[in-house]
Amino acid sequence: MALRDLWAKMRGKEAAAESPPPVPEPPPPAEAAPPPEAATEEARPGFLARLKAGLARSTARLTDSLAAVFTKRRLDEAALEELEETLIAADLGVAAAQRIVAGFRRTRFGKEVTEEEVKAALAEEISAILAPVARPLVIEPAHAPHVVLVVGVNGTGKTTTIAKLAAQYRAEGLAAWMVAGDTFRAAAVEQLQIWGERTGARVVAPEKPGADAAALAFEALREAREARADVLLVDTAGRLHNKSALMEELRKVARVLKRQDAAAPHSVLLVLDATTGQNAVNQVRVFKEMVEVTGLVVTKLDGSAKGGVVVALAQEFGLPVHAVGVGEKAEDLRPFDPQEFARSLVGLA
Ligand SMILES: Nc1nc2c(ncn2[C@@H]2O[C@H](COP(=O)(O)OP(=O)(O)O)[C@@H](O)[C@H]2O)c(=O)[nH]1
Ligand SMILES: [Mg+2]
Repeated sequence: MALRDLWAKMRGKEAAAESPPPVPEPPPPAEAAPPPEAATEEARPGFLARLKAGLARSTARLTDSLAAVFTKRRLDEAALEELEETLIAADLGVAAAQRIVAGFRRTRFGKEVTEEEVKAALAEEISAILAPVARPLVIEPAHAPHVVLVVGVNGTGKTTTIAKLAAQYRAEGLAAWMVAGDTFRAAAVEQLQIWGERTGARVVAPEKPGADAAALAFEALREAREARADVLLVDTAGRLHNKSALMEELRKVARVLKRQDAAAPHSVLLVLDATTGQNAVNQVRVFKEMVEVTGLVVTKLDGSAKGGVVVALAQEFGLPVHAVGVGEKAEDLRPFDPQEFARSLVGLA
């Protein structure tokens, strides 16, 4: 099959799978604040199940094509080429696809392979790409507070991620504060206030909508230092349609924080929505120009058919993937486990 036809076929499949587009609208604040649940170890098997269920669409997209390519056949050049195309179509990106195929060519070329063998080998190759970036966000309470600036395009899950992190830190007994720095969005401010009430995390909110985000962050850090808080999570706006204004605002926030603590913000988390596929890759490029991104959080892996993009992100940027989101509850945000993710993505237990 000509490359173009194959692409068209895969895109057709994707278009069908993606309609209607899974873009969850931010619910009204009351609903946007499910009761946070303690992040206990018991939650772990549940998380894995949700990760698997969540990735089911990504998995189906990849494995349907794999099944078509590898039903007991010799791994020749044509098969490798089809494998590469399948991986690219599953959002793993060209560079990762080439790297994986190179691994197959080196170790398995000319051999007869079954679909199961291909899956197991794929999981290993993918896991090797992901392992270096799977690094949890380490909070240093000694910074008193460790300042985490959270950036990203509107709707990716910044505010929700902040609320989840605050709930988890509170459950660990840390004094976690949240700053409602997306001051134009009343819903974001309320969303944090509701989570704050439920978790006992302090919320620093603007006095009126549209208040200066940098001034708010500055004041929040002053108070948090006085109170010797452990973590200060700073929400920000994500209006990417006005890129220069957003860049100005984010840089100003970072600058005023430094006036009190030269090392702040200690972490700059970029939140990406897995349902946006390759867009997420572009967003990393754009935000890296604006601020010094130190790590990624990938949300909405539940229900995305484009979870493979995590592999593309790892290969292209090498930035730590601190956590992944598979739902809206506090426990649905978890450190990123490369092996778990790779095996789930290719449909292995
Ligand atoms: N299914 C799912 N929804 C999520 C996840 N993370 C965030 N959301 C939802 O995505 C929507 C936008 O999130 P929000 O935090 O307001 O995004 P923000 O504009 O970046 O602050 C909300 O409805 C969230 O509940 C996730 O991991 N899974
Ligand atoms: Mg928000």
